[in-house]
Amino acid sequence: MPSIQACLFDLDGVIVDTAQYHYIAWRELANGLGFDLSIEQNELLKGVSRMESLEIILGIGGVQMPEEEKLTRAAIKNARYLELCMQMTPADTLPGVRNFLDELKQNSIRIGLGSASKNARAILERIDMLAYFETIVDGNRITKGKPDPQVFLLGAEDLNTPPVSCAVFEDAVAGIQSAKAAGMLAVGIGQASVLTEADVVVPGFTNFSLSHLEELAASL
Ligand code: B16
Ligand code: MG
Repeated sequence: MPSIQACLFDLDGVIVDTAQYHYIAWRELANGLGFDLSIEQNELLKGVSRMESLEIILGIGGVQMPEEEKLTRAAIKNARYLELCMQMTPADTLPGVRNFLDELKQNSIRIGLGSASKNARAILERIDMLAYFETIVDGNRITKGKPDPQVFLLGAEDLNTPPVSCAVFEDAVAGIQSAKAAGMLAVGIGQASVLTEADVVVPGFTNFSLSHLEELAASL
C-alpha cells in the first residue's frame, strides 16, 4: 500500500465519547414509550444514522408509530442530546487524539472527518477541534450511511487524495466496513474481537504515532 497522505476520522467514539449522551437521550425516548434500552442495545446504534437508530429502538420495544411522530420524537431526542453535549469541554477530547493530529499536521498529512452525525460541526466546536479538519463529511452531506463507502470517498475527494493513500480511524463495525469498501486502510479504535474486519485495532491514540501508521501501511 502507498504511504499514507490523508487520515479520515470518525467522530463519535474516536475523537470524543458522545455515545454516553446518545444513550441517555435514546433511553429517555424509550422510557417515554414504556420500555427500557440497555447499554448493550445502545452498542447497536454506533455509527448508525439518527432515523435508523430510532427504527432499531422501536423494533426493540415492539412499538409502531406514524412517520410524523417518528420525526417529532427524533427531534426531541436530538435537542436533549445537544443539551447533554453542552456539558463537554476541550478536556473531553479522547486521550492522545490532539497529539496525534498535531503530529499529522507537522508532517503535512491531510485531515478529514467522516461521521454519520448531523451534529459533527457543533461537537467539534464545543471541544475546540474544528480547526484541525480540512474537510467535514457528515450526516448532512451523505445520502448513503455506513457501511456504504460514500462518506470516506467524499472525504478523499475533498482532500485530493486517492483512496489507497487514505487511512480511516473508526470505532464501529459499519464504519470499518465502509473504509474497506472505499479501499482504504482501516484502523479500528476499540476491541479486536469486535472490529474483526479492521487492518489493525488499537485501544486508542495513547502511544499511537504516525510511524506506527506508516509501518502498518508498508506491511500491507
Ligand atoms: P446525530 P459517528 C454517529 O456518529 C453515532 O455513532 C451514532 O450513534 C449516531 O446515531 C449518528 O452519528 C447520528 O448522529 O443524531 O448526531 O446526527 O460515529 O459516525 O461519528
Ligand atoms: Mg463512531
